[in-house]
Amino acid sequence: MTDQNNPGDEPKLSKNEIIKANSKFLRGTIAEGLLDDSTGVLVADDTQLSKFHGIYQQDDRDVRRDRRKAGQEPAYSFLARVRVPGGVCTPEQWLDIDRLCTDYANGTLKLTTRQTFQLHGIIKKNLKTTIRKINDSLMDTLAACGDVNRNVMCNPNPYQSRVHADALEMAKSISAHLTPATRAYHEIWLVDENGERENVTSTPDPEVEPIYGKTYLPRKFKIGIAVPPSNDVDVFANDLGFIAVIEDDKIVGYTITVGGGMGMSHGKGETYPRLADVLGFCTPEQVTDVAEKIVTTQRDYGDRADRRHARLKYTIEDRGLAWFRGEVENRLGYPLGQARPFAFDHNGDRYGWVDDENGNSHLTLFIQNGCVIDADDFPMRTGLREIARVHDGDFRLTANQNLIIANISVAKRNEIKVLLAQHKLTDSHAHTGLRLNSMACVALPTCGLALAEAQRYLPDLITELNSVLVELGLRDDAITVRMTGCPNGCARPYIAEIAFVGRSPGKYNIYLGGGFTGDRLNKLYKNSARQEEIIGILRPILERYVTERNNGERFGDFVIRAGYVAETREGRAFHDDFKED
Ligand code: SRM
Ligand code: SF4
Repeated sequence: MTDQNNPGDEPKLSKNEIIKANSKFLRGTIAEGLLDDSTGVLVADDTQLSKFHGIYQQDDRDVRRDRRKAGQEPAYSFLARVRVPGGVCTPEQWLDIDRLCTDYANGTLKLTTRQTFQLHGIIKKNLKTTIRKINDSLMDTLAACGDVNRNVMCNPNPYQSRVHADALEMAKSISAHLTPATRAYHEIWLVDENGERENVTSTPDPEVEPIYGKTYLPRKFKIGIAVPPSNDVDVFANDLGFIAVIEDDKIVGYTITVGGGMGMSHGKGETYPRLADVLGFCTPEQVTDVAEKIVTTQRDYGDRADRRHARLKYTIEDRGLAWFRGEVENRLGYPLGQARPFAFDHNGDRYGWVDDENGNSHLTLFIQNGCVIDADDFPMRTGLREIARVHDGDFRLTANQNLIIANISVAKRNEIKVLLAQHKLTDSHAHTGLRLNSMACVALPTCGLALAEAQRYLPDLITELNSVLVELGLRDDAITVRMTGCPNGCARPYIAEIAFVGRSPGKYNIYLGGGFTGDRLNKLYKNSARQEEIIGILRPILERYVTERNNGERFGDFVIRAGYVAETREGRAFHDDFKED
């Protein structure tokens, strides 16, 4: 075991480890940088630390080249990711976030693949006010990014309100337990105009991070709670997953999964997406303890030299699941229980109205790629704002970038229905099965890592594919399709039945054969296909699917049976059977 408080023991530590170690528990010089109005950026080391505060420095890539030619610095701004455990927020919080998007960001409100809000385009001088106002709304951005536990996902289940309440409470407990203890966030962001610190009584010196230590985790860490039969949180893509075991409409415990993750790099076979392994079972009372001990095991054994190899999935691959279980049980002081069986039947969302056992109604809306925007012919953002003004229940962000208007009381149901109709939201899910099961990451113009378009291109590609699907009679067939602008996997592409992963502008790797329930990886079918080739590549496969599929056979299962790609469940087999160009 390495001493995580003494990173100097480790040979060849990655640069980020040094930055964290010297950061004074995530302070760095962020506070000073915010006061420097001679530049729109933070200094480089602080841009790494700001991630732990939920903030990414970016620049508008659409204008990068022109500005460079004109001798101007890039159009810098910041992205703020708001932590929303389990994705549940009140109508008041929705209204606050909506207002902040207009007042301080670029007017786009993004629902992410991990049930959070993102605000893009915040300029440096507005950053502090924005973060303070998010906190005023009883939300925060702390640990939304960075080498710590991120937003804890939870199935937003509109079907069983009691089960949802249990699962949500658990997501909140885990989130609270694993939130960094540093007061840096409060000191930097929650200082009012008079320099008075709000919610900050004292800063212990020396400060301690009881769970993380001063160098935090080797890499990001993600947790999701799934409630079968829905695997909408893609539990197997998380570092740590809890699958609810339900008896008599109550959660009696959780099957634990570990070592999932999507990220990889093109051309680097040693990096790969991986589905989580089943580790064991624990009771609800044990969950936060189990989460803590798994986190500290990864803290102490994760790779701090190579950030491409630093996720829990590689720790488990390298050391083995049996070793990992033993280490976690040693720390717990008790053995984990025997994993319980579970069965999932989908990883997407179920749209439309549903009534629960308390007589409340829930409406799941399709929000294309999580982009809450007003278009000339579809005033979605305005409509949701008007609904939030009258709604007396809550909103639930789904892990598929969609939105549930939840707990609509009988008294409000008609009023909300009128607003839905006025803003063309009634038929939000009147789309093909392909579109309804699609996701794309942000990519251009804000993501600094994007190699190709994603959320700005996938809707058009689906429109093109739709004409083929309609012609073939596949209009209503649910097929999961996901697109990312680079191989990092932010829309969890490697478990989609069809995935497009950006290689370079206008070119995508096409992967086929992911499991409809999120339980199987897909595999590379076409390397670096040009946009204009995509329909021609997929059409013959869809034609065969229509004529040759077995009764009820999913597209992802068919492409394996038909021999287009090999079945892939193990991450280390992901790159088998094909050669990179
Ligand atoms: Fe992600 C980095 C956006 C979910 C794997 N992700 C990024 C950054 C911050 C780019 C950067 O580092 O400069 C992207 C910001 C783009 C922008 O302008 O908004 C970004 N990731 C997103 C979001 C917003 C995609 C979306 O359209 O919804 C999702 C925000 C989730 C949240 O609210 O917390 C998002 N990212 C994911 C997921 C899906 C998930 O967690 O279920 C993954 C794959 C799962 C996983 O972590 O293995 C994911 N993002 C990555 C990676 C690759 C990590 C790896 O292990 O290799 C990076 C790059 C990195 O960390 O170096 C990354
Ligand atoms: Fe950016 Fe790549 Fe993530 Fe898409 S997958 S948001 S392009 S890092």
